[in-house]
Amino acid sequence: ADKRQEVALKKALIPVSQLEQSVLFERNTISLSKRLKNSHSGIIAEHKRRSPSKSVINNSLSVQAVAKGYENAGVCGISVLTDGRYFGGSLDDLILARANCNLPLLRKEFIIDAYQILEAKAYGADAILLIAAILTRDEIKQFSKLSKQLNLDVLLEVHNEEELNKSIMPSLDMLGVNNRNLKTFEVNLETSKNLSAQIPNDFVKVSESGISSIKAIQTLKSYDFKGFLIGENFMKTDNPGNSAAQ
Ligand code: IGP
Repeated sequence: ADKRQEVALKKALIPVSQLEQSVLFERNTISLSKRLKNSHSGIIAEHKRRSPSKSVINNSLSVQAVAKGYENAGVCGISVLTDGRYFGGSLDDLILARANCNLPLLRKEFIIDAYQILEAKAYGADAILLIAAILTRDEIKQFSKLSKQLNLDVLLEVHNEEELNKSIMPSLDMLGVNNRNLKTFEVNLETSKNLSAQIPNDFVKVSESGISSIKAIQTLKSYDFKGFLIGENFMKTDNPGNSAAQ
């Protein structure tokens, strides 16, 4: 309900016609899913100041420094949280990341309205996240088709088999399994391992949350995962780029 209000306000302030006039709206996007397919590391590093489960993770670094650090580390892409209320992020973070690196950027947001997808494009994103737990099949279809028209890749996030079965459709590029239980905030990599076989092979498989070692990545690779979304483990250090380079 909060997000609906936030979007309604934004629509009133910045109409779609204005988003479409953004300089970045004309930019040629970079495909995150293609990068992941051709990469050995597969790391999507996240800019994350705080979270509902951990409160403050890192409040002292600029998004510019974090984005440059991640790029120097050779990651495949950067996830930028734009939700303010729970994660302390904003669209300014997205546009600043865009100005400071050439990597594919994922807009990490609770997307519930097509407007947010146009906004993602206008602020320099290359890919968007869609969360199966908060969307109907029709919304996933509608939003992923719009993303394709805008040349944005789609990462569809699921937590279980039910969400996966409801969501499978050709307009998605990447299928992400979130290892974090939304109710308890507990993370368990078994979630990814258990769901992998059910995800058709034409999707790039991404494992999300709670990944904190090379060993974990190696194990997940053996379960056919090509992408690894990592936030806290990098952001909790003084130099997230250095941590991502290890
Ligand atoms: C990163 P972690 O445990 O490495 O910080 O997790 C990312 O997976 C997590 O931030 C995330 C998220 C989300 C945040 C995954 N899906 C949806 C907000 C909304």
